[in-house]
Amino acid sequence: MEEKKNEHKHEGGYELHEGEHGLTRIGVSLPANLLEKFDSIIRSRGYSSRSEGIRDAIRAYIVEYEWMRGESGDQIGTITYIYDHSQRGLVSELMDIQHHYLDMIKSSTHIHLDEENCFEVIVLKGDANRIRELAENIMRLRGVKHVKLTTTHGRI
Ligand code: NI
Repeated sequence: MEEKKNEHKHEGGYELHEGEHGLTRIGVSLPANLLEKFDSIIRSRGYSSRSEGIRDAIRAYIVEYEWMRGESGDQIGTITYIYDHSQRGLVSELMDIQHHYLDMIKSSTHIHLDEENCFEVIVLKGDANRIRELAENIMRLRGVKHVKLTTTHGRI
């Protein structure tokens, strides 16, 4: 397992990062196949426990979200997502959302992945807050399995 900086051992032997304190036990319900995949990843990455893997996954989720919130002004970007096209009403909801943001959407590509899954990339140019809003509107739809937002700007 790679060595991590800014970590110390909690009394109970848990690894906490700087600024973290106390531990709260939570119960989470997950689809069995999702947990199997997660366990397989944390095994191959050498995590000492499932809890440690979950803590790191949550930290990565928070970092990505905070990074997204920090972007502002005119941006160019992409939103990619995978969804189950047989989910009732989903295709039409996705279309409604995209038409609501048509001033920002420069192109989109749709790939049929398999019997149930579709993959889409939307290329955008516009205000960072509205790009983020669009990504969040897609994320919260039932049947959307994975959403990735990337943004950059021409001011480099
Ligand atoms: Ni498709």
